[in-house]
This record gives sequence, structure tokens and C-alpha cells, in this order.
Amino acid sequence: MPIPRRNFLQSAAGASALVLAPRFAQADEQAERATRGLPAPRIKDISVIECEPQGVRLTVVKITTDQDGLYGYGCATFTQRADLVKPAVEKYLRPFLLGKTTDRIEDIWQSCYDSSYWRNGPVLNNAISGIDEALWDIKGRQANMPVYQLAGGKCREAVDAYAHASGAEFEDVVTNARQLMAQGFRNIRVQVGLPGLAGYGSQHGNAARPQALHDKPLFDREAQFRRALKLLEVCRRELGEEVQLLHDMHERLTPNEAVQFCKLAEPYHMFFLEDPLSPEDIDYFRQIRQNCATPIAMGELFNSPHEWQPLIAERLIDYIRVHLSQAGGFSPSRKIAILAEQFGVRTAWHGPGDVSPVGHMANVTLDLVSYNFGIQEYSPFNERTQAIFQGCPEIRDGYLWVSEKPGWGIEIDEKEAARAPFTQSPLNGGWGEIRLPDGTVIKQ
Ligand code: GCO
Ligand code: MG
Repeated sequence: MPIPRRNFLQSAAGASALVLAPRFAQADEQAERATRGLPAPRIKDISVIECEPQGVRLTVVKITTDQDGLYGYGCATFTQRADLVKPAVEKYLRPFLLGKTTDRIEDIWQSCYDSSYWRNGPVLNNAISGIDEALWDIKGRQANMPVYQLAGGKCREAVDAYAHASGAEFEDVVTNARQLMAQGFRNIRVQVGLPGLAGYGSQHGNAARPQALHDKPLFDREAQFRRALKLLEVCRRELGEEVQLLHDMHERLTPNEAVQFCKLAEPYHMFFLEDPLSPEDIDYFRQIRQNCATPIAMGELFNSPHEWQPLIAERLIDYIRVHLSQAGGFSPSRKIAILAEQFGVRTAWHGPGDVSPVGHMANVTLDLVSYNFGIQEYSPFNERTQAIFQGCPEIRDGYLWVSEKPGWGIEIDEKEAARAPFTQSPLNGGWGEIRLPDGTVIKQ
């Protein structure tokens, strides 16, 4: 039975006065204040909030405790299979966790991870992330501190971010990059369309489609290779020496082409080249390293420690960029950051539109507390998103700022969220296919 707050405080204070020296009694009192002088909260309910305010399906887990007004949110967004995360939370984690204390975040993470026996998949990792981050939010609210304080405090004032400049033609990319630079961004990711083809990360213009043996979205590796290299040349020439250039290869080339591309990109002095290889081909990172010094970022598709451990431990990449919820949330990602620090690898957490604002706040929090922070991907929040998620991270002069409110500092207006439900579509957020001219399907 919970002890009424007042009695609990009195009896605790009385006991410490008897047995502890004054200095310790004072510390004890502070600790009691952090836990609000109440017994450890217990999980009363777990629910899932789904919404699509910006054309992407977002999923957030809410944990409610048995203490009045004490709850928390965690990001569980897996856009391409969004409808599967909700039942993973509701049917499996909810009954497993109801009644447990919210105090033991690591213990809960490990037991959820282990409770499916088969693990490290994106649906289950996202479900666990929702729980994990909601528990950090609750602990922050209990302590009346932002989560970054619980994780050691700031290593820097704000977080240097990169923005996306894209366009169907080189001129469009350059114009968009200049606009972003005028807004204060020092780091720009550049992507250009591939005429008539389905390139990644930009519009494609109206060029005629080359011949192919099928009518599906079409890709050509060699055309992409030449176009992306040209883009880097144009951007470096037009945008000057000072801007930091980034580019996402999105695992579209063959391993050998990727090695060649990284080598040829060396003169453009990039901040990083992202995902030159797919997770299935990570052994080829050794070859990239042996051939050039182009900085490499990798990891948004990773779900398993077996993927990031060797790349970090062998110093085969420069930036680790896992998608926090894909890796299981704030807790495991914090360990990745600490592991990476030991090997001189810096962080560049995945921050596209398919991360909820709660997830973005977890990114920014980790950026602030990690000595080996590298850069943060930034995606703007539209008005609708900000109406649902009140207290999103703010961007000023190309820096992201964390909320100074307790926990993640975000409140969700569930009524607003209900006004932006998942849209129904044939693939329900899943991706289609992209094929080479001969009809071979490729990784997109
Ligand atoms: C990035 C990513 C994204 C992904 C997207 C998939 O670096 O921002 O590659 O744009 O493609 O998150 O849903
Ligand atoms: Mg990417």
C-alpha cells in the first residue's frame, strides 16, 4: 500500500536524523525530493499514439503510472511497417510490463529484449524503444529535470545540424543550398535527381524514361555514379570551400562501385558520405578505408549489435548514425555512443521526417551529452506536427536546441493527433520496388 506522502516524508526524515550525519541527511532529503517523496511509480497503462501530420506515419508509446499526472512518451516509429508496432506494444509488452516499477529502465529494457527470445528486428526494437524512451521521460519528469541532465549534462550548448538541399537539376540544388546557408546552416546534404530515373532524395524532373524491360520505377547504377560525382564537383565549386558537404548514397551501388566512388569523391573534401554500402556488404568498408580518406557515415538500417560493433571496433567508419528507435531506443544508443567514443568514431544519429519529435528530442539529448558528437540530421516540423507535439526541438542559425523542460519536454495533444490519422493506401506506408533496366530489383 502506498504510504501517504506526508507520513512518508516525516518517517524518512526522522529515521535519517537518527542514523545519519547531517551532511548525509541533507543528501537523503535531496534524493527524496527527486523521487517526490513517493514510492516508486508503477506502470498503470501503456497505449500507442499514431498520427500522420506531415505525410509520414509516426508512432509514439505512452506509459501512464499510478501517480497522478506522471506519464511519459517514447518514439516507436517504423513508417514502412507502422501498423505492426502497435500490436507488438499492446499485445506483448503491455501485459508483460503492467504493474512493474518505472524506476528500473535498464532492467526493463533487458527483460523486454529477451522476452521474445528472437530479437533485433525493427518491429520489436521500435516497440522496446517506445517503452524505453517513455521511461526516461518519466524519470526526467520525476526528477524535474530534462533527460540530458540525467545522462550527465551538456557537453555543448546546442547541436550543429545539417539540412537537406535537393532538386531535379544541379542549379536547383545549388539554389536550395544557398538558401539554407543564408538561414545559418553550415552543413548541407546535397542530392540531385536522376533524369528519367528513380534516384534517391530528390525530384526527378520530366526527362524521358530510358528503355527498360519493365514498367516499374527504374534505376541505373552507372548513371547515378556519374551524376552524384558531378553534383559534388558542382556544389564544391559553386558553394565555396567553407560549407560542409554531405551526400547520401543510400546503398544503391555495387560494393566495388562504392569503393571507387568514395575514392573519386576525396578531392571534394566532404563532411561525410553516407551509406555507400548496404548492411549486407559491411565487410567492404575495409576496402574503402584502404583506398581513401573520404569520411564515411553508416548505420541507419542497423538493428543489431553485430552490425555496429565491428565497424566501430575496427574503426572502419567515421560516423555511426543509427536510427535510435531501430536500435531499441535511447538506452542502447547511449551505449553505442560510449562505445564509439573509445574508438574515435563520432555520432550522426538518423534524423529524417520518419522520426517523431520525441525521437528527435532523444537524438538532440544524446548529441548534447556525448563528447564524441559529430553532427545531427535535421528535418523541419510543420505546423500540424508542432500542434500535436508541443515543445519540439528548435532550430536557430543551424543549431538544434533541446527543450529545458523536464523529461523530453514534449506534451502530446492526443485530440490533435486523432485529427491526423494514418492515411489508408495500398501499401500502408510500405515502399514499392525499384528495378534495374533488365528488371532486377535493387535495395532502395
Ligand atoms: C536519411 C535517410 C532517410 C530514409 C528514410 C526511410 O538519411 O535521412 O536515408 O531519408 O530514406 O528514413 O524511411
Ligand atoms: Mg540515409
